[in-house]
Amino acid sequence: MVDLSDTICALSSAPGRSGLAVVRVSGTKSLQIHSKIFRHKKPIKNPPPRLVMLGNVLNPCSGNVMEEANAVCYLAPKSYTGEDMTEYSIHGSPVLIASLLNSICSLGARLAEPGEFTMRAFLHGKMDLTQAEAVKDLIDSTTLFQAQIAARQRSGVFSKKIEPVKKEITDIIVQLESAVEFVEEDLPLEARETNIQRLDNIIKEIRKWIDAHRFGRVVREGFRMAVVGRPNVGKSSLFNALLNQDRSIVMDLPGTTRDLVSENTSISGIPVQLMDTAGIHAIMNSTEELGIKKTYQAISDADAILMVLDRNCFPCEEDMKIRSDLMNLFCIVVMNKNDLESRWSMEQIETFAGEWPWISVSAKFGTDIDRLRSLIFEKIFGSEQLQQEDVLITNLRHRHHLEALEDEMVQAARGLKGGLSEEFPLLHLHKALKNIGEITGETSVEDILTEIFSRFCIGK
Ligand SMILES: Nc1nc2c(ncn2[C@@H]2O[C@H](COP(=O)(O)OP(=O)(O)O)[C@@H](O)[C@H]2O)c(=O)[nH]1
Ligand SMILES: [Mg+2]
Repeated sequence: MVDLSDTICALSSAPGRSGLAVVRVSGTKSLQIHSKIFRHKKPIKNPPPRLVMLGNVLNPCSGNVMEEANAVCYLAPKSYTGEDMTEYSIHGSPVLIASLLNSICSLGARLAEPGEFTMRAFLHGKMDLTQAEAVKDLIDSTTLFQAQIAARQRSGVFSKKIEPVKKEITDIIVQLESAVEFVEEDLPLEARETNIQRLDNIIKEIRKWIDAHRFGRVVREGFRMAVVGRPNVGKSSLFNALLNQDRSIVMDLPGTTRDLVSENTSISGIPVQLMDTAGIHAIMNSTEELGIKKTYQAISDADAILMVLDRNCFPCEEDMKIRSDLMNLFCIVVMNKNDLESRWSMEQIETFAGEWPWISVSAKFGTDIDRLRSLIFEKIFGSEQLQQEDVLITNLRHRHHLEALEDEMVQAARGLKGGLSEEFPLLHLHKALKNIGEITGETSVEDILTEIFSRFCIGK
């Protein structure tokens, strides 16, 4: 475990050459180090906290001016980490940055481990574990939507929701425990009923959060979508249209796409890995065989499939064969080439699509591609808009603990309903509280914390 008595420092902006670079120092020696490496333009004895001050960065050995810089001092606990902190904005020259970090270390600080600033913030109670994890998600986000969800989590939406649940469970525990203590006073039937109702309400709430993880995971990790169909139906054209660029080769000749072409994009803010595949049909030669093998691999790797049909060609056996291969998968049927005459009757399309949603587009002319994007988003997310206060579980660790929490609550409720002695539900309610503690970090063990924070970048 990191030593909190150490003073740490790191470059918090991206490494390499840049206009400006931010170096942060946190710990008890921060201000003492500051007095040796920074000379304020206007001499001051005690730098005022949280104020940007212009001055010179000095070499602590020679006293020479290294560079002009801005500095901000923070006094514990009013800082990101909850400790005394200083922050320097200097010109983003790698040699200057290295020299400043060297000076700071020569005065008793050490270089920070990845995520150590945020870990200290957590350990000093500036944020709970869900908020600390969201800091990393926020930095790692590749779309604005992901960043918005992470920022909400960072502000403590989940923590605010879980707090009343914890209070409610604690309250029920107190009631049951007093019934155990005064053995002659069994919990009155009415109180038992009320508690069962309260437990059931909590279980419902937790279930809602667990269900939301299906979407949350997709927001955080994105999803893989394969474009599948017969040769020449317009898969590569659709792939390019969704990417807004000519990435895959489009030809009049069937069988042009032999290899898998994969590209990252985003649909309504969700990261998507889109895969263009070789057309599935009766195999003619070994190159095609390899291509089709890769197509089936892509299908099994995908979270969603766009099954493309040529509206201008009559339904055929091969379409039906592909359909049966995709049975039980999450599919959207795309009737392509809607600029041409349709050879499919509405009834044929609907019978073919069955449970799957379908849409007609023209990949070549870009018609209704935005509608297809909305349909994909709606089918993955459901049509409801996410409300500001809604909890979206994006983290698998949270999901595991929520499932364990739900399990304990169900057992506790079952015990009460079955008229078992209070000790039995109490055991489960205490375990439930422990699970909440592990989500928020109150009862987290050391290696879990180390594991979480080691995935952060240095300087955060
Ligand atoms: N008229 C029309 N032609 C299309 C459309 N989409 C693709 N095509 C044409 O169909 C042919 C095959 O397209 P391609 O994307 O290579 O199909 P793939 O073999 O399924 O990847 C090309 O000549 C495309 O220009 C469309 O929406 N309308
Ligand atoms: Mg193709």
